[in-house]
Amino acid sequence: MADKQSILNELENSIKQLQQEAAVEGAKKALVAGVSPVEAIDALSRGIREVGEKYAKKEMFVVELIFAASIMEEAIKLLEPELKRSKEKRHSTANFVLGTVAGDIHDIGKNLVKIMLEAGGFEVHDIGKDAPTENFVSKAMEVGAQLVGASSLMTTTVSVQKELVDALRAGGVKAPLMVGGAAVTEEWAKEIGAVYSTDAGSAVPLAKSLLGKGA
Ligand code: B1M
Repeated sequence: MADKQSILNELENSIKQLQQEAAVEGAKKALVAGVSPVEAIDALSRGIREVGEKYAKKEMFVVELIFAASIMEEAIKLLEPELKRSKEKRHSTANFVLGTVAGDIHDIGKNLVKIMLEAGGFEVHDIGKDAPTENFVSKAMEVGAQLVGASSLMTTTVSVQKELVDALRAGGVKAPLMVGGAAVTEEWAKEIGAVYSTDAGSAVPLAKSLLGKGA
């Protein structure tokens, strides 16, 4: 059986080298070998970030970026059931409205956050990607959200999170706003009156610590 490190390398390289079959095989091997799905997804994430860097340096085309993302999504699909199983499923503790902000179609990270929150017992209302600000507000009002979460991957869309805080408060939604995604920083979150989450894993304990701390 292949060892853990070689499986993780295979997963990372499959994304960097745009090898769909290797990604699927790598994910299957990870499951058989009992590699943690979190570690497997971290390896895929390292691969996609490198693809992103190459794209930024014009060493890769946008079609390659799109292909890399679709390979990653396919591998995550295979790992998802194990990821859910590995977390203790609890009764729903709170309503969490989650989406990627308007103008931003990146949702791989947001979808991982959703999986982890659901596994952590939250009732997640996913309003999708490129989600208009008013949809966050109306969904939060409809379900009586205890928490709202917004992902943003681009410097050009991060400002929408500020609009979102303002719109939530204007609409009377007092739930804390959790923000995350590659373009977001702790400083930015503080500046807009939101709470920063670095990754999908830490989003769950953070969300729990925020319950009952509405504005
Ligand atoms: Co695009 N893209 N992309 N892209 N893409 C970036 C973000 C970019 C940095 C690449 C680069 O140039 N280096 C760059 C943005 C530059 C900027 O900031 N201005 C960029 C660009 C420019 C674009 C397009 C404009 C390209 C074009 O069309 N010319 C276009 C965007 C169009 C639009 O949105 N309007 C575009 C499109 C795409 C694809 C469709 C091809 C694909 C997305 C597919 C999808 O999401 N379904 C894609 C990808 C894959 C990337 C990179 C390479 C990888 C993103 C990713 O999936 N990472 C990205 C480069 C990068 O991020 N370094 C890039 C893996 C994922 C697991 O991590 O999303 O960070 P991440 O999520 C983490 C944490 O951040 C956190 O938890 C997750 C798991 O641990 N987290 C949260 C995320 N959200 C959270 C919310 C929380 C809590 C934690 O609470 C609510």
